[in-house]
Amino acid sequence: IASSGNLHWGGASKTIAEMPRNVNSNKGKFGHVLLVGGSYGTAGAPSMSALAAMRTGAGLVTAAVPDSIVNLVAQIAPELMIAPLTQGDEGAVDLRNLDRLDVLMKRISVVAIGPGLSTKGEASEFARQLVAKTTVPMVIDADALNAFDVTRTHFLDGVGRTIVLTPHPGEFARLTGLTVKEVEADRINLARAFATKHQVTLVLKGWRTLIAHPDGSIAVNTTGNPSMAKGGSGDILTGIVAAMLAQFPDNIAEAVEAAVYLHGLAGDFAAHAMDEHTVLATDTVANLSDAFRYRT
Ligand code: NPW
Ligand code: AMP
Ligand code: MG
Repeated sequence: IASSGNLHWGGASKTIAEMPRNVNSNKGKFGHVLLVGGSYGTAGAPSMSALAAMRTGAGLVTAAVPDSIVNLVAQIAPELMIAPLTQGDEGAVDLRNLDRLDVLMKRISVVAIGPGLSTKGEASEFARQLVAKTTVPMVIDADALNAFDVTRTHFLDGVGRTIVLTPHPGEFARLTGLTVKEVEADRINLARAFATKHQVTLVLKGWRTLIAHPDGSIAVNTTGNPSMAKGGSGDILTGIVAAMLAQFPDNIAEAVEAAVYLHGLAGDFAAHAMDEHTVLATDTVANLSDAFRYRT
């Protein structure tokens, strides 16, 4: 690691999450996150992302999910707003939603897309076109990443806008055309090369998650543990990243590093309070307060 240069530990950025909220603030000051995802069978993924975004301090959170799972997702919290999406072939969200979301999009400060979206029907084309037409900061995860294989990564260009990608090694392997083994053998260089080439922030997840910035600098995260190697962990990270971007739009690098750090730290508190076998991804959300309050 030492020989790779331009590396720093990610935890220092957590200080932006320690700043008290202005006493004279209102929800409009903390951004409106639109979480786009879900499909029949994966209502949990957007639900967990939305819950995490709310618990991280976003002023407003709306989940745009397929009609068939609206009632399931709404149950995660009464604070959550819902934008129903139409469904086409195989129950997947269809392209009609691109125009239908235009009015809502005017009130949105950050879009997170992908958790549970599926790659069926028109879902991948919907994800690609929404990424192309969105101008506010985006977090692209899970099945929205899977919509961009190695031949399509030029559509993920971040020049003039903020794009944060949050792949696990399997998703990054698809984006780069490499194998998971090749990705894992050269994480730092591959993450940096992708982030600088496409001018995006790349969060390459796993033990010691890397945050590669468009300027070539890289943060290494120090928090997190194997209790988080369970379904839903990444969906929760997506919500945390989106909420941090919504609150700190002028400090993108710090916001993303702090998000990754807080996510892992909350997982560490959960594993300490419970047991690494028994912790669920939602227990990480339940321990976010301790992560925010923790002072080194
Ligand atoms: P393996 O198996 O180790 O060889 P997928 P997904 C690899 C939603 N979810 N290190 C792994 O390789 C998501 O949001 C919904 C190395 C495997 O091949 C997505 O929309 C939930 N390899 C959708 O499901 C809860 C690693 O990647 C492949 C790795 C599919 O997402 C669960 C798996 O990736 C889930 O979040 C690592 N650290 N991590 C819900 N409750 O609604 C992964 N791999 O095929 O993209 O599947 O990540 O489960
Ligand atoms: P996903 O595969 O998208 O659900 O993402 C998994 C999340 O859990 C990522 O944020 C990973 O960094 C985290 N995670 C999984 N396994 C570990 C581990 N062994 N140590 C630390 N964090 C982990
Ligand atoms: Mg995931």
